[in-house]
Amino acid sequence: MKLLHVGASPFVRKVMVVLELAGQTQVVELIDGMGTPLAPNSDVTTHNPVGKIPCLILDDGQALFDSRVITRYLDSQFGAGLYPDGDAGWKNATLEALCDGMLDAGILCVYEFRCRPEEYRYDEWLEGQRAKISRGLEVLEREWLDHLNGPMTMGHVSTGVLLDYLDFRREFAGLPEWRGKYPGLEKWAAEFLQTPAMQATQPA
Ligand SMILES: N[C@@H](CCC(=O)N[C@@H](CS)C(=O)NCC(=O)O)C(=O)O
Repeated sequence: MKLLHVGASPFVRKVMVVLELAGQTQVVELIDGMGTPLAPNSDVTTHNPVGKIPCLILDDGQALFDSRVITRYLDSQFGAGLYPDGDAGWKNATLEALCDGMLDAGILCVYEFRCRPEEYRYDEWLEGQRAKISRGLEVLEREWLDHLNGPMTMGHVSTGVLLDYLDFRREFAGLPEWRGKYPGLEKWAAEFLQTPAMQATQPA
């Protein structure tokens, strides 16, 4: 299998963490998938018309995207056990969607600085994206700590990837600070971000 990949992408990182947890990093060949809406990567658009990574190309040539599809596929292939059934499964899927939505907002802020000429930058729109992240952090602290302190799911991976991404891009894109503001989340993250799968997939 081939994975269209960029080391700084949090959505790619979700996939890499699942591979690490399953002990299966060797099954994918990493291919550079760097691109932006202004400069799409042709290897990526060949397989995913919307031009986004991660995109997993199976051995028969079939392309799988987006990150949630790929992580579910890998989980089912390798029995990683990150997608529980029943009520816990719906909670897990919702937590993953929440963190992905917050990451989308973070990436739009990064693109605003990276892709849009300074004279067109729209501060109110940037603040709107940052507010999505801040509201999400409040909800993670208020409503999700029981889940996060329970058995490991994909939602845990997404939350860890999100928090690290906020640290990674805070300075560049003015992303909201979570350290020192959400004690439950910070306590959970202090342990989770040190786990081997998270350490092995640091954004770069
Ligand atoms: N919902 C998608 C989001 C993926 C995404 O936004 N990827 C970014 C890199 S982090 C990308 O490929 N951007 C290129 C573009 O938007 O043209 C997923 O979960 O895979």
